[in-house]
Amino acid sequence: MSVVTKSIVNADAEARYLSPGELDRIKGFVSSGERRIRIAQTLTESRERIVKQAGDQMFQKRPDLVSPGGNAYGEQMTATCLRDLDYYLRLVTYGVVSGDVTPIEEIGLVGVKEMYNSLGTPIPGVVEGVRGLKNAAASLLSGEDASEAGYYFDYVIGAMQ
Ligand SMILES: CCC1=C(C)/C(=C/C2=NC(=C\c3[nH]c(/C=C4\NC(=O)[C@H](C)[C@H]4CC)c(C)c3CCC(=O)O)/C(CCC(=O)O)=C2C)NC1=O
Repeated sequence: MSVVTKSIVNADAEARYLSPGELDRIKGFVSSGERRIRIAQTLTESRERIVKQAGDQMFQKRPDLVSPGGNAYGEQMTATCLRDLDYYLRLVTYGVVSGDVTPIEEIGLVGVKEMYNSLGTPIPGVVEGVRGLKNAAASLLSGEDASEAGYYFDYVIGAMQ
């Protein structure tokens, strides 16, 4: 939920107007809008490149993942692994646009550890991949934008650990 929706839900639950503090937070959200859209546009336009770079970095650090017996071994499994990275990049753009981690949490993190454990997918490998996404994204963004996006990548990484 964005700060706008959240504030309205809270205020209406008490049948009151938005408080000065809530209006202030909404003001911050609105005034950072252009920046957040710009970040999401860059990540969206460069998604293939970002996923490719992240994958290269991950497989370089963890060659075992694509070796025989590795969870991402074989063309199809490697493609599924890169697809997962693409999913996380997409979810990060949702977070950036809404200024909130809830969409990332609800779509991509609830039950994810259990799922990966049941698939035999090593979670530290996924974390490595998300770190790769963060690095690749940062190389395309200005310092301030990179740290804004970095917050959402870090959220995913933190939730996996
Ligand atoms: C948008 C929310 C969302 C997420 C996050 C998601 C993840 C997801 N990843 C899956 C599989 C998988 N995920 C991986 C990923 C990897 N293996 C590795 O060694 C690497 C560390 C890693 C890549 C970074 C692999 C290889 C599979 C296939 C596993 C299998 O079929 O045994 C599956 C099982 C079903 C399928 O194959 O599609 C799901 C549901 N699906 C979703 O809808």
